[in-house]
Amino acid sequence: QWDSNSDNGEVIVHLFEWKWADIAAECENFLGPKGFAGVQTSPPNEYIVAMQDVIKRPWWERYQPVSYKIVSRSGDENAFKDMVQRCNAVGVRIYPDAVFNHMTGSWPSGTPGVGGSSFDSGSENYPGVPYSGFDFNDGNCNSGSGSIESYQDANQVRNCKLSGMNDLNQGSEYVRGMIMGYLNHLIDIGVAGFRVDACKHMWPGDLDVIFNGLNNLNTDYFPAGSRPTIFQEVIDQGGEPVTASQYTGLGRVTEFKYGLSLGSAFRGNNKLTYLSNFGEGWGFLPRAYSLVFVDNHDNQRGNGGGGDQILTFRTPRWYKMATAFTLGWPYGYTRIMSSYNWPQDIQNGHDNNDWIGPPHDSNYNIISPTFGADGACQGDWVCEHRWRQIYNMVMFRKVVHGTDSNDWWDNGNNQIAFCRGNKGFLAINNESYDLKQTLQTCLPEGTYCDVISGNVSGGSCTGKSVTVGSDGTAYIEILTSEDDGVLAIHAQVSL
Ligand code: LM2
Ligand code: CA
Repeated sequence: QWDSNSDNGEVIVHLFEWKWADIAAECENFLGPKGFAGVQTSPPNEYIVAMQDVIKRPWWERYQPVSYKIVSRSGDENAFKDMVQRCNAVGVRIYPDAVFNHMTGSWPSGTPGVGGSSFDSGSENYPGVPYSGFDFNDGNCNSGSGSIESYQDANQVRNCKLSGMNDLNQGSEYVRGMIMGYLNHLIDIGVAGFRVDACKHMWPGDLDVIFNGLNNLNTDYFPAGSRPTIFQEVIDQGGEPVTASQYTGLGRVTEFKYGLSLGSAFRGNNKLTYLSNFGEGWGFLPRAYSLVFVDNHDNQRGNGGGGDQILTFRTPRWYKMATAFTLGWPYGYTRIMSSYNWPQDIQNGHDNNDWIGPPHDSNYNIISPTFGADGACQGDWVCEHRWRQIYNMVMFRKVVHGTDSNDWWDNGNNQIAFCRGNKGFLAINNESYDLKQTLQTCLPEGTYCDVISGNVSGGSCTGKSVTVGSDGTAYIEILTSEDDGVLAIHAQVSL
């Protein structure tokens, strides 16, 4: 299923490491009203409690499952159910991160799961599921070490261990049954679908059986016969035998070339002019099958594809421009990253602190985000989704949905503009000089409020206003002295 199963909007947000109770409140107070379609959550199932000398409760412990019980640092099953119910009630869908390529890496005996389940990584015993040695791929892996050694060998990529983690054999009917049981449990609670972790490391044929074995969505919230949305994570930047297009028949697939190319363009390594056919014209997946994003939880830490070209909250001016382009441009299904800050420690190009987990108290309980008077998050929660320049573009994408891009304009270099039918207009200035141009906006005559520099408040605009004439043109100004290099107006912000 490629459709999001949401009527509220066209954008999902990854609330990375948020607690279920905080997501529930965020759906009601912010995401529903601002036109978000849904939330990608961190994995809801039980995983290792990772406590080492230096590395304590890293975010990545959630990618080492111990059982399929719904218990995590984000909350227990009751909290998860309450979140799903409350978010669905305001039209915001929940897509949990589903990790079932593997179980844990090798840990000392006595290492607990977050829900108290025991496991033995050496003998591959996970009584909380239960799985035993028969359920893993060791016999099917053809590398010397048992881990993935060459990404040029599709067999190794699918059947050997990823980062040393015990690799489940999804070719086994028993294993598939346990996985489907877990996913169906979440479906029955009311989720709309899944972000599926590490699909590159599973055979498309096995995934097909698993996805086809899933229940229809819960009819308390969805029309009868609705199928779960599938967002598959496949890191494909070319040059390997496993490709993203091998998975598009099963559901949407991450298009990692998108954020890489966009980052490189805004950083000045490519002209924005060339974005006029950004999408299939650049060799990306067909738009109906792709999930696009500026950054994700891996590559914002320098891991998992994209290298130093990826833009993040640490380069906010470029990040807001790239996000505005992504949300304004009619290619793919869009996901926004919502992060927490951590102190980087970059040595020889690698961040030694890339493991640091979410804001927490002295007992490692995750701290809830708090919000300032302007609605922005405080402390270490970054909450990109609450930045005006970003949430207003989420509404822009909802308003212009169903239109294509037209009336592209550029200066031959790094100033661009385009319309979305007669519903929206976006301009970007990534030059070191001002943009001052009369441009076709395609909007009906009137005065509009630029949603990047302000909001409509009490019938007037707190930012820049744009006056569109009867011929659809308007004088557009984006000065280098301004906070942002973007201007955006749409049908619902006429004054
Ligand atoms: C993913 N997609 O395919 C996730 O997006 C990514 O965040 C996961 O890696 C990965 N797949 C596995 O689910 C993260 C993290 C790794 C971490 C793993 C497992 O990027 O660094 O590996 O989760 O927690 C860590 C250690 C690694 C160790 C491994 C096993 O960094 O050194 O390998 O645990 O204990 C011996
Ligand atoms: Ca595998």
